[in-house]
Amino acid sequence: MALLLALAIAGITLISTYYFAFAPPEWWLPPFISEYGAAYDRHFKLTMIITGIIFLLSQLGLAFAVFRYRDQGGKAHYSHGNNKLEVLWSVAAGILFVGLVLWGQHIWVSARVQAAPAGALQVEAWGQQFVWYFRYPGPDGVFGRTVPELMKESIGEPLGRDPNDPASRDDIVMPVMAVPVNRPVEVILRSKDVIHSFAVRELRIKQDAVPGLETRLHFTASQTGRWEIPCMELCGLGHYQMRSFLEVKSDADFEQWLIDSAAP
Ligand SMILES: [Cu+2]
Repeated sequence: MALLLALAIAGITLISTYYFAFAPPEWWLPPFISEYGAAYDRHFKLTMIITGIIFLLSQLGLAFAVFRYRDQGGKAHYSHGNNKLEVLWSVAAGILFVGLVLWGQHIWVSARVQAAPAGALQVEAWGQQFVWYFRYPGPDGVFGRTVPELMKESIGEPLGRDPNDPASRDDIVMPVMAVPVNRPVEVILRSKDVIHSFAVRELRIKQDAVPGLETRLHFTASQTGRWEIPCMELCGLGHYQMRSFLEVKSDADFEQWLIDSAAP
């Protein structure tokens, strides 16, 4: 029985490790299209390798212990454990986790703490149960006031743009997010109700939208195309259907899109 259990543990460990090590590329993240992609993917791989080696050694160690210390008719004796060993592996695990975070924090800092490059296009991304809205400041480059009392989806005014604010009049609100290729974009995340999470896998970006906060991050998309923006925070019953799309366009196509979107 102990031999069977040990074999099962070792077998599951080796088979799952094999699939992680030799998985076809399409099982992993899709190719990246932002400046964070290369560093992000390197760090992701490093984390997988380190944790993979630890997983392999500890599971094989478990299989060995199950077999080596199986019931052979002897009398079991009480062991109090080993404090020194426990401290050692707790500290080692702590150093590893904190170390990996410190190692990778420059990616996080460059997208969030560092200011967006001058001239970046600003787009507000609003989360709402269960839809995304994107607001563009229009030709004046200024976001107008929004008033919660004026938020009314039935009349096509989900963000409550204030008609008394001149800066509001040219603001454009769209259900998809279009951006020009190779131009820095600053996303300002806001939420109308609960916590949502803005994520584009191809940008290697994921950030919560928290009610009451304006969270900023920036990116430059290097490729034209259309990619999914799912909500990555379980935000309620309709969470599964909360998604939009990022459309990266050429400069000319983007300008035309802005004109077309402003028309109505
Ligand atoms: Cu959501």
